[in-house]
Amino acid sequence: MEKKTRNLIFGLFWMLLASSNLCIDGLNIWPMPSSLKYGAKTLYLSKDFGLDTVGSKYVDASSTLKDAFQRLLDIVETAHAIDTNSTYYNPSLLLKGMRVVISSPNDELQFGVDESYKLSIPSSGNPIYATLEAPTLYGALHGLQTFSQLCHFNFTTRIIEVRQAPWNIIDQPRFSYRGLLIDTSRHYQPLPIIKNVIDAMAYTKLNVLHWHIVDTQSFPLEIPSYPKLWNGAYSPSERYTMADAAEIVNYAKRQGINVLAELDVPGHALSWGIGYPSLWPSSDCPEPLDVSNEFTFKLIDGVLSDFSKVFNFKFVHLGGDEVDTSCWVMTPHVRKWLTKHGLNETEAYQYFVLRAQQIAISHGYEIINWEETFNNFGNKLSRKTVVHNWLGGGVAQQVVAAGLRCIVSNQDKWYLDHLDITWQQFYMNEPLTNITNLQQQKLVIGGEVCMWGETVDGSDIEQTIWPRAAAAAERMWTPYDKLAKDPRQVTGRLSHFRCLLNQRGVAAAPLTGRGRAAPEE
Ligand code: CP6
Repeated sequence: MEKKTRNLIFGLFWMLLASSNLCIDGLNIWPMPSSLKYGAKTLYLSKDFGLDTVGSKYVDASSTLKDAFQRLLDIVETAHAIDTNSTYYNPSLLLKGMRVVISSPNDELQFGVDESYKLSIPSSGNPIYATLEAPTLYGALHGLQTFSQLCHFNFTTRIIEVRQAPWNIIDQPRFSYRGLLIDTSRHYQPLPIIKNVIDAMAYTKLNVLHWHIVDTQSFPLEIPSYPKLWNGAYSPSERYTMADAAEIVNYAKRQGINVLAELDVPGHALSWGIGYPSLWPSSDCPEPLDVSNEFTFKLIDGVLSDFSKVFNFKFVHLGGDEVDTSCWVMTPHVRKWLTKHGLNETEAYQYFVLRAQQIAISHGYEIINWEETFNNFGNKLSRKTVVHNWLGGGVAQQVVAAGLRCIVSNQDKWYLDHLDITWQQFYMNEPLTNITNLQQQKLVIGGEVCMWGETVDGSDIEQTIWPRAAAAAERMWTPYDKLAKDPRQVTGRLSHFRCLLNQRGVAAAPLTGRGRAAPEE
């Protein structure tokens, strides 16, 4: 057969499969677990389906597990009103509840926390109980998410079924850093919108919300040590109090998600000077932040001190990208300072970044910086720096060869603000491209999709993020050998998951929505 004809037939086959939603339920889990086995029996979710934690070392003092279990029931039940009077089921196949056994007593959520879980659902027993085992609370939360995707509403009987029992799922993430960036400087994003994004991250097993809070355009966050900073907010109502920030951190933690706060210095910080104009080289030439002014570093110290009380993830992001130093050279007092210290522009940029790193380290943080810092003075960065890729040049290879850790966000593959990048391209972006050495592979701690905020606000951020971020989420969660080599193999399953997001109140776009080539001008 001619290659063209073969491709056409192959394409038609997958198109049919996708459009008719002819998917086998058992394969409709997103992201795909490491290993799964299933059978052919249908179980019926008991109307008093309950949580049993006997045998768990974890004491649910903050009700995190109990609340997660309640959310599970809510999402499987609210899509459709179940008819609790239904008797149309086989009572010997009632699934009575779930036993959750967590071995770690504490709920500390840190980078590298064990997120694995084992879920087994037998097809017989009296009564039948599902068992979810996990070393930590956070593995158990992932297990509950997977379980929620095994529940299906039956329109004839009007009860919830768990089909294809018995189930045996063993699962764990491929990468320990699975991020999504939101940007609240270019457009303010209201708290309920951020919470919706966090909910959907939990559905896709993403685990880091990279909060690019402030930038040149606005400074929406309250900083108690420097109360005039949020004079740089768009308006009094487009602000986050420190209590709001703490609420987001806590909301995310309860779903197993860390919040990575960013201060993008010195190049993306013009709004800081609305309240404190001496941070600018001059009002005519206001960025980057004035490297010659001691107050600049005193203020960064105050901001990071306030950060450390709320943002308890072990990393802080210090930006460092797109630094145009021409204002330093063009402003007389800064130029004088450069000359006095014998620094050229790049050396001054390096001095700024390294000094900010030291301040962050003094507050107990490890640091993430955008890749330009590595590209300009990689050998000077603290060895604990994680380098965040975004340019197209495939810097990850060099970063890990230099022994530093790396996060991959290639702008041609994983930038959600690039509306022309398709979900298929999101799916196929491989973080370990060209990295074959096992030790070096381990230094790629994960990846991140970026929802820069210039063109999205509360009205369209969700459908711009989803479902494309979900495609990347599977790349970051599922073992390499289980990932589809051709995205057509997952169209049906992702399409099903996209509908699930809609049913759960997440405004995920159709698979043919975002990521469709822009219309010709
Ligand atoms: N803002 C900040 C941005 C971008 C970066 N940093 C950005 C650059 C190019 C593209 C998209 C976003 N808007 N602070 C780069 C990391 Cl194409």
